[in-house]
Amino acid sequence: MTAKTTVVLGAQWGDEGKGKLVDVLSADMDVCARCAGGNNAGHTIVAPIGPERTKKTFAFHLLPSGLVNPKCAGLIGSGVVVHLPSFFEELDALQSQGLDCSDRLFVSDRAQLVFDFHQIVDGLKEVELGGSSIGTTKKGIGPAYSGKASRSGLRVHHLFDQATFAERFRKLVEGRFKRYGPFEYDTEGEIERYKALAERLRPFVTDGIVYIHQALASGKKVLVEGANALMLDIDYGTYPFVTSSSTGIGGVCTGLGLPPKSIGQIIGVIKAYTTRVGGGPFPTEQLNDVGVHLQEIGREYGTTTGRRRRCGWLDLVVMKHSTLINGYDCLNLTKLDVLDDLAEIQIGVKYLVDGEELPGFPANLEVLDKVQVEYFTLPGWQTSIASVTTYDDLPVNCRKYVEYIENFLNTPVKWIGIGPGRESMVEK
Ligand code: 2SA
Ligand code: GDP
Ligand code: MG
Repeated sequence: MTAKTTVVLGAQWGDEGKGKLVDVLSADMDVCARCAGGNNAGHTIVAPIGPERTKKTFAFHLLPSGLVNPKCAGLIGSGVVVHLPSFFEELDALQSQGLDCSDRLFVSDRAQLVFDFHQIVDGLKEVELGGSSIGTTKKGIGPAYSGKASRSGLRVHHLFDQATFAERFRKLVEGRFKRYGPFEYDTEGEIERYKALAERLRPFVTDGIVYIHQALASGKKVLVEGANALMLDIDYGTYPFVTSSSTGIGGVCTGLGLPPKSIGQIIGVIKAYTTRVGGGPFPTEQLNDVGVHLQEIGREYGTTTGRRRRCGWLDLVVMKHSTLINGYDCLNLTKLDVLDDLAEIQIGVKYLVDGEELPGFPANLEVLDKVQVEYFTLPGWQTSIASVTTYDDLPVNCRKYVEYIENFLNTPVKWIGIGPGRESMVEK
């Protein structure tokens, strides 16, 4: 019988702890697939590895996090943008940590390529934007997706037709020189480098559509790992302060060539507070001691760039928007332990403009700028929850916090994160 995929999606502005849930679920999965984004993503996993079960911290960027389970294969789908030097760097880094995944990793022949010139242009565009820069990861994501949309991009299969590849590559670089002025770039050297990279990539390349549909048809368990998050979605996020891919449920279908009926459980990952890295609006941001506390206790630093993440209270207006679009069947509430010491906890529940409640999350950033957030305040629990093993053992105020979220969103919380490790997860 044809199986359905399980999908894990970031529900806020990213870094909710998707990697950890993917790791936990992958213990029971045959395939973990990425459908969108590139090596801008950063998923941290703390897991035991090898016969000695030594606990190690793994940082995944482009490769699917499910690879941390030695029995799980990885697929990089057509909707992903792939920077080959980073792909091999990540593979080698995992290998040096004792995780060998070369024989169970596959890359769709339709995936778009990101080149170093895309990364250079990413930086130049940010400089051009000056004070209103996006705060990108400078991994070339925007320029690569722009090339895809303007139909001039190069895909994985182009690597294996050297003459076409070289001709199109030169045109692409020339186009960028025209737009940005000549920058230092060894075009011919890159073409040579990509001959070698193509050969190294060859064994990983597959028809991603055949791969995933065969897996599902033979009853294999497939987990789709979302990258970034709904509020960074190119259409539904805080445009233009977004990434350049479809980070929601739509991107799962387009990025893997899956029909909606093959989607099974959709799990939203939601942090117990909100963070955002990079520029752009953030209505519940706390530029005060609360923000500093969350940043320090939550160790909120970018996994890819090391940037400090901005921090604030949980925003249920954001979560409602995200729930409408992605249709979560259940939620994984993460990093609840980070709130342990707070005497009071606030939750954003309404956006008001001139005293009127907005019906949804506004498209227009000028409107968003005028929003006044109405908060609901709950008492904290002021005790450590790090060693709790069952839901009922959580302090009563902590359970009230969880249940308030469930009721507001009309969506059950199925897992609660109480620490970074694989074992620090309470099931509800
Ligand atoms: P880009 O590079 O074009 O995708 O940047 C556009 C915006 O998307 C944000 N973005 C992210 N936000 C949170 N986490 C991300 N991954 C890394 C992490 C980020 C890091 O796990 O920490 O290390 O800084 C990620 N990737 C992109 C980005 O900040 C821009 O606002
Ligand atoms: P992702 O991009 O959604 O996969 O999340 P990141 O890996 O970028 O950031 C989440 C960070 O929080 C990582 O450092 C995780 O190890 C850590 N983490 C995940 N879940 C929990 C949790 O429940 N509690 C604590 N304290 N840390 C967690
Ligand atoms: Mg991250």
